Amino acid sequence: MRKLNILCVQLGFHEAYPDASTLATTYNDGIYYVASFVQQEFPDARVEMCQMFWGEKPDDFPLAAYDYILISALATHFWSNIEALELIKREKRSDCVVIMGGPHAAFAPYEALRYADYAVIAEGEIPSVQLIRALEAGDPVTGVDNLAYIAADGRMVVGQVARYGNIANAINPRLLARAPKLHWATVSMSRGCPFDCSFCYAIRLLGRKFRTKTAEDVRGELDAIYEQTGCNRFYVTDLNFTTRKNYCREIAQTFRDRNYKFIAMSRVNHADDMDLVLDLKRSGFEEYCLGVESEDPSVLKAFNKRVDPSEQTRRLIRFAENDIAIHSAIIFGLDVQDRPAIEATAQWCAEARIMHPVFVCLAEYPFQDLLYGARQDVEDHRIIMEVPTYQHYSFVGIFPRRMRPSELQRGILDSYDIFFKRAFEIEQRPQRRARLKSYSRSVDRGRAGMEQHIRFLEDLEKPYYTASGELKEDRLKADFDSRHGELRDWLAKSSKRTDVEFVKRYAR
Ligand code: B12
Ligand code: SF4
Repeated sequence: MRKLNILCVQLGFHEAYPDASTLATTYNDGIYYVASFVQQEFPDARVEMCQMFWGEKPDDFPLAAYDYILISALATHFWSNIEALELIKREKRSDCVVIMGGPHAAFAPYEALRYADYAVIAEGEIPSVQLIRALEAGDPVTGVDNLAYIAADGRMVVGQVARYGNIANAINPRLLARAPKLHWATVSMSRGCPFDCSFCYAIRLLGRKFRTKTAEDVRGELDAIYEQTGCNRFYVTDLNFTTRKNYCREIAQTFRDRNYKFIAMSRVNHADDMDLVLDLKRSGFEEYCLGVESEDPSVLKAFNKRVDPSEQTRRLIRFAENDIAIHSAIIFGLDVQDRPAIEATAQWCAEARIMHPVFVCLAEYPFQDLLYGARQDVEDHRIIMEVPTYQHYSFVGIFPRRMRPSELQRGILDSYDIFFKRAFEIEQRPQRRARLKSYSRSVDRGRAGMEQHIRFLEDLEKPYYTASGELKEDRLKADFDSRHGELRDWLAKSSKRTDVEFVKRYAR
């Protein structure tokens, strides 16, 4: 095989709408795993990384020199970087193949394919290698997993979905060689989550089967990243890190002698096994990002959260009492959540002693039911697409039924004030107050963007609401149909919703 020249690009955030949360990461791990695996499978290839999160730009690289360009993006990254995508399209060689993967390519392959020859709609390591091998050998791509592309007849083809077993894959530290000082190094120890929350897109990407790396492999990977970057704080991107207790014990044991700190994602029930929480804490697990979502039982039920709402507050307080800092996204935008409900939830976050609540808007992609037969609660016409704030949850991206989008955005902003006021009354320990202060500063950095978004929404929503703030749904739907009806008809030709095997696998 010829010696390949491959560029991997992580698209970044819009400067007016940065990710200002305390959890903002300095790189997303997905593309690094794909790049590392590609490098491992094609040892002669030259694999480079363009990380827009660090200010690198595609035009810093010799775009005409590459045989393959691999691009990773969330929705907000995609719509914030149309210029960069146009540039790549213009400057690359005509025989260079562009492959796009990550959440946006997975849920909106029809948009990714405007700039890419292929879109990968789930895990990407094995499909990337399969695809490059097929193309290099001149073979058909029909056998490649998780692939979407435009066929010769103009239709979009969505291929079979594959879920993989345990992955022995590690980030190649060389790809982090130009990293600035990182405040988190992002890594993955396991993939998949056995739950099935209604709004969750994560399980569609990584599946519901929980699979782990060996603790020994994880240690090797983290030590190498630490050696390369000097960063000893790790953001564990696993969907639900505490799914298997014995795995957590193993990880705790493995990192006992290291001076690493971790933040991991879990569910609130983790508080029920304080012995395990403290065992992990002794190895550096002092912070968790929990899918709390709400304190309101009707909201939790609507999301199929499968938690006991009456236990929620007590569990959260138990974390606080044991000096574990809790981050959580709190979701607004359901019909039952009026202004008083939003304010009550914001106040409750302080009472429950969540340290870093992130108030967000419910977000969904259009056409998920049509394309993949996937559950979709927000109808196509109520989703605000194709803007830099698309699926950037701090920014309202839907037309709620009983409240104007701009009012919901104002509710999100005001929630922070309500939360901080009460939290500073409750939290007396200096360490926790210092954390709250630094969190409030990071929220302040996002305020200008939210104010700007309120102005955008006020303009957008004008024709669609009655004086009392009810959505004129027929009008909205008619406008959506005239704008996107043709696209929907075209997508219907690629629909997988009646393919029982696909739907079953996609949900697993
Ligand atoms: C952990 C997580 C976070 C963490 C850390 C994120 C990080 N890595 O930096 C925190 C809490 C900080 C976070 C924040 C945000 N997140 Co987040 N997050 C996740 C979560 C749960 C896991 C991400 C992850 O790293 N998984 C592990 C890696 C290995 O998987 P992966 O990234 O999906 O990559 C695989 C495939 O997608 C594919 N792939 C990826 N890139 C490429 C490229 C090519 C070329 C190919 C072929 C394949 C490929 O192959 C990879 C390996 O198999 C995902 C859901 C998910 N993916 O399952 C949401 C998710 C990615 N987040 C989401 C969002 C919106 C955000 C925020 C923008 C939220 C906000 N502030 O509004 C921020 C953005 C922060 C950022 N740095 O990008 C959305 C994205 C929606 C969208 N389509 O745009 C997701 C999908 C959540 C959801 N709706 O279910 N997030
Ligand atoms: S627990 Fe988290 S990762 Fe698992 S299905 Fe629910 S939201 Fe998704």
